[in-house]
Amino acid sequence: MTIDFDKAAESLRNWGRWGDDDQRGTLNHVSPETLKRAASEVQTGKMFSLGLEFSQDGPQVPEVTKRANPQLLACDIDQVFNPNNPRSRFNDDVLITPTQAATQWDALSHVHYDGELYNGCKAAECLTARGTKQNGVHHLGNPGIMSRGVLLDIAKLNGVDALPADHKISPDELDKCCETQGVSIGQGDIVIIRTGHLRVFTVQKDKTKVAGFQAGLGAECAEWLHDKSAAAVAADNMAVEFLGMESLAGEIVLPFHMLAIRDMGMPLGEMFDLEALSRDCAEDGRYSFLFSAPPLKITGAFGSPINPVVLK
Ligand code: UVW
Repeated sequence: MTIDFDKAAESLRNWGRWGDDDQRGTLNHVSPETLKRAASEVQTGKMFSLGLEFSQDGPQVPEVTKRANPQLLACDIDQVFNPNNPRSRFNDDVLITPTQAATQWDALSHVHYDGELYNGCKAAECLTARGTKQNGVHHLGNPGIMSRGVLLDIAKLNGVDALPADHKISPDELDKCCETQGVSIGQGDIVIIRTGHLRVFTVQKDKTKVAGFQAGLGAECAEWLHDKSAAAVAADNMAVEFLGMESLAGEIVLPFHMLAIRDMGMPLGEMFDLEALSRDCAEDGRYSFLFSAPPLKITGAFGSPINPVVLK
């Protein structure tokens, strides 16, 4: 199934829905009621980190992904505060990293088309070499990103550790997964999709396979998320969306990114490590939980490193 991109964009566009100055998009779906419901999911006290380490041995292969891995430089080691009293010492460091080197949120300024970003911001006016004047990731950090999270384990639904690269997830498959797992998506929920793709890095330790064609959401899934009033979507792949020839050479490049980020104002979470969470959800049959992943408030940034946590 292919979509009529412009028709879909028009019907999903949330511009003005939360005010002309809004820079938080679908996170506005998270209400106090959503958060109380999210907190009520906590039953066993089991906690999971969904973040990769930000490491110089991270998943980036710069020749392919055009992003470097983080570089950590110690700038002060074993320094004294006071030479007359040298027992107490300190160590400081500097981190140089693409904001999207590992587990991350895409801010609402990360992608755009036809010269406009989410909520009609003009690319020519807001994008600068020192970041963006509008839709910077710091807006997503105020007050943060927390909600009820729901894992949709599409790899498990298909009985595989990882979906094949040509597997494009459809809205029907998302519905089937909800039904099989006995969960439903409510307003303000954060939907977390497991494809199994990141296992090439976390399990097989082969970072040459992290980039390239891979399973993910088809562009039609933007409408599904819109209809559910989801607050955000995340996945264990590079781009949340399906990456195949058609996503790069079709009507528009990266159609799901464009619909979700630019038209709906929905943050995308990428490279989430879902293996331990997937095992636990399969064991206890509970696929919903309290989810928290506040971005760093990096003023004007197009994305932010995160260490998402889940509490069940
Ligand atoms: C792009 O680089 C456009 O996408 P991603 O959000 O996957 O980093």
